[in-house]
Amino acid sequence: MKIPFINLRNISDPRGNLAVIEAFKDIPFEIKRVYYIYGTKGNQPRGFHAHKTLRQLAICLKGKCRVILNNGREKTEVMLDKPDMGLIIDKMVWHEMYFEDDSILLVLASDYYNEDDYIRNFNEFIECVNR
Ligand code: T46
Repeated sequence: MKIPFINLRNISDPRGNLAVIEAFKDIPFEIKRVYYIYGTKGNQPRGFHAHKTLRQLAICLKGKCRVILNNGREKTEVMLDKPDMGLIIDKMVWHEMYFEDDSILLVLASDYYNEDDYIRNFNEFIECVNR
């Protein structure tokens, strides 16, 4: 499974770094929602679902986030630990996130929150992939 990393555009100068993400230029979808996860606990993984239609870009702004991605045929593991590296979490990709304590994960999402878009049962996810 090819890891869908995006190296974010970075503008660096003696003051520090500025990373830019523009819809349809840097990522292949419109951004309708932004959320972030913070105050994470190392022993409390998150995710364990796939989305039917939602596409997302995840960036670890602080700390570390290990992400397991599974498209129903292949599984891969990636480490997010740089604020200039984005990971596309595409629709129909089961994902699990294991954080370091006190990490921050920023997520840009292609649509508004809709619980009906979630598949939170792994067996149901596999059935949908093979349908
Ligand atoms: C994802 C990964 C990367 C809302 O009400 N609005 C929102 O925009 C979001 C994202 C969540 N919620 C509610 C739904 C749950 O009652 O917040 C609660 C926690 O959400 P969840 O258990 O889905 O959190 P994670 O960290 O497991 O998953 C989140 C996103 O929900 C999900 O889309 O792909 O981060």
